[in-house]
Amino acid sequence: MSDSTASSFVVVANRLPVDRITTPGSDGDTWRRSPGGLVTALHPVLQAEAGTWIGWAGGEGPAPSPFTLDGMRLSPVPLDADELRNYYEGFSNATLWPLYHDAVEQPAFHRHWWKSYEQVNARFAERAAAEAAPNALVWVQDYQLQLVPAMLRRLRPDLRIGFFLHIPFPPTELFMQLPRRLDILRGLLGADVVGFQSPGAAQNFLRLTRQLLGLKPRAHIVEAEDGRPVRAESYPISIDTASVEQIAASDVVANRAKELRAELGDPKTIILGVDRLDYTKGIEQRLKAFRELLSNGELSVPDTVMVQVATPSRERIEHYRALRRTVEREVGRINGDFGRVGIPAVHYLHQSYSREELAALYLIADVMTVTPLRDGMNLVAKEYVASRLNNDGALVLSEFAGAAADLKQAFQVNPHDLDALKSVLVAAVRSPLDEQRRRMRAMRRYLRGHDVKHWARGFLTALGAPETATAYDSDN
Ligand code: GDG
Repeated sequence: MSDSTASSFVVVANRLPVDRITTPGSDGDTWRRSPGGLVTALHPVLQAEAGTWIGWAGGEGPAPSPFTLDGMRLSPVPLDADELRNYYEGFSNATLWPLYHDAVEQPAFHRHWWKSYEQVNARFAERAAAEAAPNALVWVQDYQLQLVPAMLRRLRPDLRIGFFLHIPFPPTELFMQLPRRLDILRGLLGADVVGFQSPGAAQNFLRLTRQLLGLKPRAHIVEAEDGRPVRAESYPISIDTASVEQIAASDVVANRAKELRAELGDPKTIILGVDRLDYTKGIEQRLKAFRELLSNGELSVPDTVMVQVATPSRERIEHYRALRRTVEREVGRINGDFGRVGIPAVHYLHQSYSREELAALYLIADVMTVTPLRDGMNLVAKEYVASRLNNDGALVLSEFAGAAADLKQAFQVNPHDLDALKSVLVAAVRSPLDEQRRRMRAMRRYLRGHDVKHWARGFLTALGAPETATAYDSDN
């Protein structure tokens, strides 16, 4: 890569924030920006700094050449079929993902997965080294790339390197199970700032540097083995609150919400869940609570119905297939026992939807259930709150989602405690309007002040790049 394209701000993430659009009959593919929160947050800086985003563009084998979209330079990294199996589905999603989420499913480990993880991390690091201008700022994202900070520092000691973990960082007893745990820890310590979703996660990390490496963390800073100070702190991520509000306020969404409510038979209470079909999200626990409430008569069909959107996810991994079987069996059982002709108790949707369709669902949900067993943050909870333009509705939220620290006025619950889950669900369903409004108003106010740009600005300022963070000044 020549110096003429070198960037002073580089984002490194497993995925590029784009979807490929193939038009039959036309030569060559085109790209469209995908709607994620991360790209919304980073777009202003990428644009202002003529920044580069490095990541996988989807697909197996050779990657397309770097290209520009919406003022961002995108630099695709190739992954072949074996790497997708071993680095991505293997070490990232069948070792790290379950281990970092309290081992709610048994983490698997294979040495060839690790080898592939190392190789792919090295590829991302080399690409970042080639794309970054002298003294540039590089921001590495998430658990798939934990070795990149140290690898990149070896190649380019002049850079400022940040790392942000989107998922939880486990307590020491769990992390200790990880083969190659030292490599991961040293990988992260290559950064100048390591960001987490919660203060507890940052504490877990700092404690490990003492336990495993004999370092001496003080407050938020630990001196790494090479003598550099590394800051480890929490920067809770958020949503683009204004844009979520704007979509919820649009006529298209309001009309669709009316239609949906009618299609559901205009029930008194709609309970909604929106999750990737993932075993960390507590979908089974939620369904079980709903079944028992129908069974004991505290809730009944057709007054109350549940809508569960379960977006397809990681479908080649066995734990995910097993979860799908379990969830679908439970939905079938509930509908068999409590549904009526034309009125199922649970409307189960194993599909992906547009942002507008999701917004319409948020608008019709009298009660939103977000009950993960463990979750880094959970943006769905925040999107629901931001969409409630009338300040009504009730959010049932797991204590084990990072979002619980931000959305204090939610109906919070321990989803492992089925009886507690049942009584909180009933309390939410029966909550008086004035109580709903008091809670929702406070949470909406919080999200206006703490949106995803606030998150990015906070992290970049800690990374010692206040001038970069000024990219947000004009649009907030
Ligand atoms: C990881 C961490 C952390 C879902 N279905 C559809 C759809 N979505 C969107 C939601 C939301 C996002 O996907 C899901 O974000 P979550 O935060 O809920 O969960 P993860 O995917 O597990 O994300 C998590 C997050 O990273 C950010 O740091 O909060 O803890 O696990 O925005 O709206 N979007 C569309 N169609 C769907 O069908 N368009």
